[in-house]
Amino acid sequence: MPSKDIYVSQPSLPDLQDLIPYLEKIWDRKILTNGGPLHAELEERLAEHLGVPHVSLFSNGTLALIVALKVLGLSGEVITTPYSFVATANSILWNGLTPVFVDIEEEGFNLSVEAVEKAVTDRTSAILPVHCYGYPCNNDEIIRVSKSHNLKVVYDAAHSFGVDDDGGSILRYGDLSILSFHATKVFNTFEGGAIISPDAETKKRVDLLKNFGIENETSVPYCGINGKLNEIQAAVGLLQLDRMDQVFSERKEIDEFYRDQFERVIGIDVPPIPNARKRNYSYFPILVNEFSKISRDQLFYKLREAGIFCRRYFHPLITDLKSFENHPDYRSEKLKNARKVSDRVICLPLYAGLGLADARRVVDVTLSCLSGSGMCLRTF
Ligand code: T4K
Repeated sequence: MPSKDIYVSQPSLPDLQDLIPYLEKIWDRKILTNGGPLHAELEERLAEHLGVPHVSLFSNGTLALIVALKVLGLSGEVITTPYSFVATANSILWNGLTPVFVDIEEEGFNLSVEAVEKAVTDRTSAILPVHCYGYPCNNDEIIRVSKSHNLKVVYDAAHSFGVDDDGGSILRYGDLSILSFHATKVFNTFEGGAIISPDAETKKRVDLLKNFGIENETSVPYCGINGKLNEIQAAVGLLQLDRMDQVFSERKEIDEFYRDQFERVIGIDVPPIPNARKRNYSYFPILVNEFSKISRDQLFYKLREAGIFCRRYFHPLITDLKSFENHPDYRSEKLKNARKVSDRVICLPLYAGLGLADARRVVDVTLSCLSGSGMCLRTF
């Protein structure tokens, strides 16, 4: 019997039966959206679960990012990373602002603070860092630089649901953080997202902007947008929250298995464990190094042939995408660290429900691709 296909991610879903009572309530009440009771309950429970002051739900992470930048009234340039999903930079452009791309750290996936500081000009109004794969940025340093140049900081924390450092949730840093609840994320509401605000006043402004800017029936003081999450998605979110311990523990098991299996393999580097008190095991990136007998792309396509559908998150770099062809950083060779990682990375399948048997198949196929007929284990 041929083996089943394995994808880079699969949404974890609550028991369908558990959704029925929520659907009955929604059908009875006929409140489907515009900040219904389940929406309010999910905002409250998420704030408690994540240990953050205020949550505003959104219909997706991209709109959350667009509104987060908008609410801060930014102008000019925003410094960001080329090593991310395209939504990060698009959100800057959708605000009529100019993204300025700087390199990532030599080791790791996140913005180099040194490069950020060098890129600050009198047109810079904000920094938009990404906690890539849920690896916390060098947050203390980012905040130091932002304060010394009077810049706002909006974190793209799309990958960082449930990640804590020693001081608590990493969503507490900066002026605002955003989350994505897309189907492929650790916590999903099919589509969805959120802005984390530090105080009630900021949340109020965020909530106005996500609802067209409407204050009341006759007053619309701001030019807002429709970024609302509906009641069915909120119900899914409430059910997902009850399962997060299980989700994290299943992801952890796969993460540890991969780490153990790949630790001594010649040809690939496994990134170090994130510097976090609580991790979320959201992605498992490996880097194909110069000792590999095959290239990253050869490995990627060989895995595909075997029915293992990995992703090259994040290749190409945002600055290499056609939609950025008029940007001064288009195909920039200056973004050396980002390019090196982007040319080497493959994210392996990692999700709750993958199971050790399928993870074992991912490992076996990867090792056989790397080794050909030869040995691929390090002897030290
Ligand atoms: N900032 C960052 C740093 C981000 O990574 C993202 C999104 C955002 C902002 C924006 O947040 P959202 O607006 O999306 O909330 C995926 C996701 O669409 C995207 O959310 C995510 N980042 C990005 C990294 O990955 P694709 O094009 O790789 O997804 P797709 O549809 O190919 O799915 C990957 C695999 O997942 C499939 O091979 C099968 C499986 N899958 C997918 C879906 C949608 C399922 O099994 N079921 C599903 O419903 O972009």
